[in-house]
Amino acid sequence: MRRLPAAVLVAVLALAPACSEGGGASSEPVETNEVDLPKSYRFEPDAIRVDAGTTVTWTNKDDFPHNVHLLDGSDTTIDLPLGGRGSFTFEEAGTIQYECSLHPQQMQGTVTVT
Ligand SMILES: [Cu+2]
Repeated sequence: MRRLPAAVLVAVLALAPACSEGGGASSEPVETNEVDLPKSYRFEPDAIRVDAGTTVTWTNKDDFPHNVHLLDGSDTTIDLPLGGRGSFTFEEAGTIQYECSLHPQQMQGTVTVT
């Protein structure tokens, strides 16, 4: 009987991503202003939605330095050393793509500002 709770937990975890992705294309934006960089080479969540005027904070929890390079023409780069945090305030509505300029192939994200 001791194994039952673990089995239930696994079932819940397995169902959660299937429910939230609904179709399997790119993920729906998550309503948050906090983005983590867990191991390895990821933005989590990689797509967020915020209201105009919101400050978004990225926290590097990976074992490598990264950055947030906004692809909005401003050439803004927010450095995220090991354990570092960086913030940016999105004043205008729009969809802003960003990448880690050190690892642009693996690390891309989107901020939808409404
Ligand atoms: Cu990186």
